[in-house]
Amino acid sequence: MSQFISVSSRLRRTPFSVGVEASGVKSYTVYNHMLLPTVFESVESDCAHLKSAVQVWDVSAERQVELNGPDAAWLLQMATPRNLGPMQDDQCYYVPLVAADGRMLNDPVAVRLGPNRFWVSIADTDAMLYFKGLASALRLNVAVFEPDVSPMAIQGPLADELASRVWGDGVRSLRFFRHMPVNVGGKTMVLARSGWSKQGGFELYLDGAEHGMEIWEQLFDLGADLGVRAGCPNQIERIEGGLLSFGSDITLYNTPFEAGLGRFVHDVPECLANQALKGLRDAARQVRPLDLDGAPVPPLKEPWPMHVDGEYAGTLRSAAWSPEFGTNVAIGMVEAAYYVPGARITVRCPDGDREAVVRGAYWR
Ligand code: THG
Repeated sequence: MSQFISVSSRLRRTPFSVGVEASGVKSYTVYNHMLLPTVFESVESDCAHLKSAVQVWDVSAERQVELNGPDAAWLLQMATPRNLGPMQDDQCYYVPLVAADGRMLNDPVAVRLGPNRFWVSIADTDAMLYFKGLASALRLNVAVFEPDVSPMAIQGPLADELASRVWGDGVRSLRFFRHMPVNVGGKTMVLARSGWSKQGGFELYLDGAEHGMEIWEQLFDLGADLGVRAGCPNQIERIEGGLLSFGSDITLYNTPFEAGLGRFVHDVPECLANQALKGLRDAARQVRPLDLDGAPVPPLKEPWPMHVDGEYAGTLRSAAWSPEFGTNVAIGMVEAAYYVPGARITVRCPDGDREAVVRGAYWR
């Protein structure tokens, strides 16, 4: 089942798909109705390489929702409790998107391109439909659409070296979650210091498909001596770093507090969830890192139930063997009685029960 994806024009390819295939992609997932590579060599060796060199990732599936017009900032603020007031024109914000009932819709990166223009770089739910619904029902003066923009990430300890060979030394001083204009094939595009790994690096928002393979090949030419490889978001590294995966670790049924995103919930009257969120602060469950005992875990195909002395304790949502830390690293949605560091929980894995310990922090 996990080896095959039927292709059709409904399942979108990306401007980099040709390069990804030439680099020997082993598996994909589907994300925002688009191909997202998940493995090149093996999850373990992809992880080791990501931590030691530099990788180029086709993350086009992080689709953009463009909000463009005088009401753009208002529309975005209606959908997130994070105060957008201080946001600068060169800034990116990680924002929970929350419906009026206080439940999460998505956890995108918002990119501010100007006072009246944002890209909302979404995780895997159809968030554009929510923005379109609000904009049309409230007759807002804003265009809501998916532009032809495809993110490509450059991640790893040698990311600065590689990016500076393409765009000059100016990229080295770009701060975390800030963006700057760069030239790609004669066109000005957005380069941000961000990416779904803790190894550092950049994301280029490729504007139009036209220059995609050209910049892809340039990165491989200029980075040959750095050992650059095609890569993709890595399940081990992102669990170690506590980067949440919407749909896996958190879902449409969770509040931002349950998702561990309470630090982004401010008292913002424009946010439609403002009142609802005030009553949801005491989370009945919360996302937690866990060390999971035993040999490398089998693939997690669905959440694994957790219990303590026969009592329900939550579900394990993501798990992988970490060669670096010599344990299975995991993320669970843990019931309040057990979400304290050091709590011992039994996890019902497909190959039998295993013990897990709630950690106080992620591994890096
Ligand atoms: N980059 C871009 N778009 C994206 C993602 C991305 N869309 C989908 C998905 N990833 C959205 N989810 C996340 C989750 C975590 C982060 C970014 C996007 C992230 N978090 C940092 C952390 O937790 O350390 C910083 C959060 C903060 O601002 O404090 O980077 O990766 N374009």
